[in-house]
Amino acid sequence: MFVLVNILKIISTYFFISFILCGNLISQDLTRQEPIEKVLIFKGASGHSHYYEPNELIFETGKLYRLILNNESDSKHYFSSNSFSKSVFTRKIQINYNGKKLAEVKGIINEVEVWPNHQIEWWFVPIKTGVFEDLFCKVEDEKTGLKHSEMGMQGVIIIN
Ligand SMILES: [Cu+2]
Repeated sequence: MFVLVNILKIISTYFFISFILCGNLISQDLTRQEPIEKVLIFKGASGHSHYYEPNELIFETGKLYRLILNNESDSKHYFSSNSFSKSVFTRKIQINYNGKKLAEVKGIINEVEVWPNHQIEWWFVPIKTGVFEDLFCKVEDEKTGLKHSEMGMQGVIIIN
């Protein structure tokens, strides 16, 4: 009886360890994690102001993010940061229309442009830490002739 209990203990320990190891092996593909959702809204009105809300984004290396870029303004906008695009691994850009998935774009992405009342999702894993102050929108305001960045559309991205 005593021997049988010991054998059972050994077998259950073996299964427990294999289970843990399998779990670790599966989680090694960093692009297949459950994504952390972040939302950035493009706001403002032509001739008045343009801005990102929030204008500071914080990420951590090694985690999968689903950054939703939502344009709730009357102009098209860029989300452009060279240092950011060089510091992440992009899994995909997902384009949504009326709440439905329209397309997925894969490969290296440097910047994105989103039209009024539209939304895209940038799925990525940060791989390099830093404080990047070069997030801006290069679009020119139709009424003032100034760049949106000069009217407030600038931001900071921090990767820890
Ligand atoms: Cu803009």
